[in-house]
Formats: sequence, C-alpha cells, structure tokens
Amino acid sequence: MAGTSQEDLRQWKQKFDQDGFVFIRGFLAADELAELKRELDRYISARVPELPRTDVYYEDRNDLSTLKQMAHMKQHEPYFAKMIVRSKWQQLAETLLADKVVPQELEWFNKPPQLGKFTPPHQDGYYFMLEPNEAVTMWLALDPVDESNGCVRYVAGSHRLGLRPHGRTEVLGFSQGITDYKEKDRKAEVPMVAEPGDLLVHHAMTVHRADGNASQRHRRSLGLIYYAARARQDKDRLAAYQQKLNQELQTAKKI
Ligand SMILES: O=C(O)CCC(=O)C(=O)O
Repeated sequence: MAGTSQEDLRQWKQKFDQDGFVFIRGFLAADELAELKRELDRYISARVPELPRTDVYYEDRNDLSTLKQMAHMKQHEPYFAKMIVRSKWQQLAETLLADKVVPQELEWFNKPPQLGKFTPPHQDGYYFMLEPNEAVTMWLALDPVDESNGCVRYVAGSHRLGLRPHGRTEVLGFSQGITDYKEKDRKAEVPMVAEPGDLLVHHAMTVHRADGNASQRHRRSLGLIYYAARARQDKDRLAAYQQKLNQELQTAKKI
C-alpha cells in the first residue's frame, strides 16, 4: 500500500469501533517489508547479543534459534525509534483513537516452530492501567500466519464489555490471563489469518489469545503500542497491580 487515503482511514475506524479490531491487508508494500526485515536481521545479529535479559527472551536460552521476544526496541535502535513516529503508523493510531497519541512500545514476537507457547486470553488494557483505557496495539505479520502456527484470535465486540478478571499464568512474556474465559468467548473468536505485511490493530480492551505453534514454520510479528493522549496511567491501580504481582511471586516461590 503506497499511501493511506482518507476513505481508507474512515473505513478502518468504522470497523475498529464496531469490532474492537481491524485487519489491513498489505499495510506494508513489498519494498517497505524488505527494508524492515533487513533492519530486524541487523538488530538480531548486531544488537541482541549485548542487550539485557529483560529485553530479549528465548524459549531456551542455550539455543539462539529459539528467540521469542525482543522488547523496548525503540530505546535501543534509532531506526525503530523513527519508525514508530512515522506518519503512516502514527496517523493510523490517531485516527483509530480519535486523539493525539503517545508512542509507547515497539517489540518483536516469535513463536518458534513447535516450541512457541500459547498466548493466554487477555486484554492489553489490564497491563496498561490507563484511565480511560484508550490505546491501540498494532500487530504486523512478518511470516504467513494461520491456525496451524498460532494466529491471533480476537473476541469481536469484547472491547465494549469492560475489563475482565485476570490472574497469573506461567507463560513468559504474558504473566496475566483472563480467569473466566468461556465457551461463549471461544465461539466469538475470529482467527486472523495473515500474510507478511498485513496489519492487525486492536483496542486495549479487546480480548485476544493465540494457540501455540504446532507447525514447522516460524511465526514472527512486530508489535507497536500507542496510548491516547487523553489516557492517564492510573497510579492506584498500578500500585495494586504491583502488589498483586509481588504476592503471586512470593506464593510461586513457596510452591
Ligand atoms: O502474538 C501474540 O500471540 C499475542 C500478541 C498480543 O497479545 C498483543 O500484541 O497484544
């Protein structure tokens, strides 16, 4: 997609408001995708070896081919710091949130072949602690993604139904998951089958999850997060959340 027209933006906003997510086919053109992949390869070979453990996760630390997550990339690399404020991305976030936005995070996810774990059902807003809980997460496919390698699944319309109860999970990178996920939620799931360059965007309140990767293929993606300028971090909720995490950690240590 070369440019983004006002009509495209209007239609995406309509879908986003209705369902809590929008699918944008070919958001990156082939040349844009090729450049991004080159930068990612360079980052993995040149920067990752020197980054702290908090910013790079492996399924198995002894096997570098099992790289599963890279966080805080805009802090480590000017290319990604520039990318997240590039108009194509930021303008889309501003349109969907109907506000100015604060670029928050740029991270990379993989589910390595046969090793990639499931993503528990959750709402990003549970982690963000915003008031109002207004933010978007963008998810750019870097590989062909389908049901066999753990595509993202959205519960359509869930962004209008409030925050669900979350509790501790054992999944690295997703410590909190919805505790009352029901058959009704599963029935409303929409599997997001995507090709490299396709973009998914969801609201902070949209419930989503993914299966593990049972295939022989990688399942890589890039995530960009923007908060609405009108959203403020709720300090009381953040303090309560930190306390809950600490308690969970203490309990886990005792078991
Ligand atoms: O890639 C996944 O499985 C989950 C991603 C996700 O939860 C998110 O981007 O908010």
